[in-house]
Amino acid sequence: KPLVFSGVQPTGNLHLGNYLGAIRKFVALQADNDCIYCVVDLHSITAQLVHEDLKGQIRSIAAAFIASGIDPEKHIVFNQSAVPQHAELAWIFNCVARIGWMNRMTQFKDKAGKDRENASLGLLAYPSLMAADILVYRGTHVPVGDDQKQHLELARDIAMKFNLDFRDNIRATGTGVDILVGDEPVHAYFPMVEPMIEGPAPRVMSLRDGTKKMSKSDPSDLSRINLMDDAETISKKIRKAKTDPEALPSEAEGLKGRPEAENLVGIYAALSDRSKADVLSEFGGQQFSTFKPALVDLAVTVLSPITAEMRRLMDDTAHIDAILRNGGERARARAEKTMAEVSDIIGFLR
Ligand code: AQP
Repeated sequence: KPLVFSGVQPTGNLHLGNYLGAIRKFVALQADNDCIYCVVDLHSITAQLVHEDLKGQIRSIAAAFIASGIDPEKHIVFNQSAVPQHAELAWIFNCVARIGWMNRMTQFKDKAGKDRENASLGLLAYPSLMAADILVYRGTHVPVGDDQKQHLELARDIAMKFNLDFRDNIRATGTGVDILVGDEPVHAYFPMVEPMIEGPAPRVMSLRDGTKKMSKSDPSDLSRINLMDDAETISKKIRKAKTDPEALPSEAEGLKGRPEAENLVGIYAALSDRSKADVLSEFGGQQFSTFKPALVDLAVTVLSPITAEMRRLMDDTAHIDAILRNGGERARARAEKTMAEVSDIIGFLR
């Protein structure tokens, strides 16, 4: 049975990239799947250890999940540090994964910068904890933005190595299932996770530079739309967004080599659940002076009810905390079962 897992770090204001790359997909996947959505607070201390108001940040991500339409009763919403089995499985995965695998991660290289020796060990091991987040629930499907693709490939490598290294013990404990990896039959304990990256805006780009990812750490606030921005701010940012002087093409092919145009059309498509081709069938041949106001209207229509509901939820911290506590208890019960089986597979005495 598919199990959807994904997480968002409590590291500052959520932006449109986080919403379209992740949270909007989380909402859509609820109808047909068992879903676990996590505020990954253990991840948030990898790049920067000390955070002002970390509790408030954690609550604001939970509020964004719920305000966007995630149902914390039918599914599970919780914060990672409430379930110690994430860190426990991550330790085991640190012993499965190879240092060379971690050194190749582009996010590590970007975030560590030039002074790599001085990055935290946690930042290097980030993908190992991410693999544990998913696999402690034996999660199968992971909706994320395109920037997380490499980490999910690594999660598959970790699962595969664990399955192969412990194949005899997995059989002996009767905890595995036969799966196909490509054409290869494997007796596996951990499933091969499937990234869910597709859609018209898998990587939302900066509004100031169509070749850079929209990100929280960009010093220019004009580069991103924050989920807490009001209608006037959204309008100003889209009006000021960088574009080229050409009219929009009538087919998606025509967006090649026009990163800013492609980004804005992708955002419009994702916000309206349409394809880029479909959006261009309406706006092809029109200038940005016509398209941008339509994008402002759409963005404000979609985002402002979410912003209002987030504000309302964040005023009632006891309610958010109760949701997270309840989600944490339900998640922990599942994670404990996995860790007991993993301990038996490895051969720990318990
Ligand atoms: N620009 C983006 N386009 C599409 N998806 C994105 N995501 C992030 N940025 C974009 C997706 O959002 C989810 C949560 O991400 P995270 O909590 O790991 O945050 P992040 O990637 O660290 O966010 P930023 O803004 O990119 O932070 P900095 O500035 O620190 O690099 C993930 O599914 C991610 O793919």
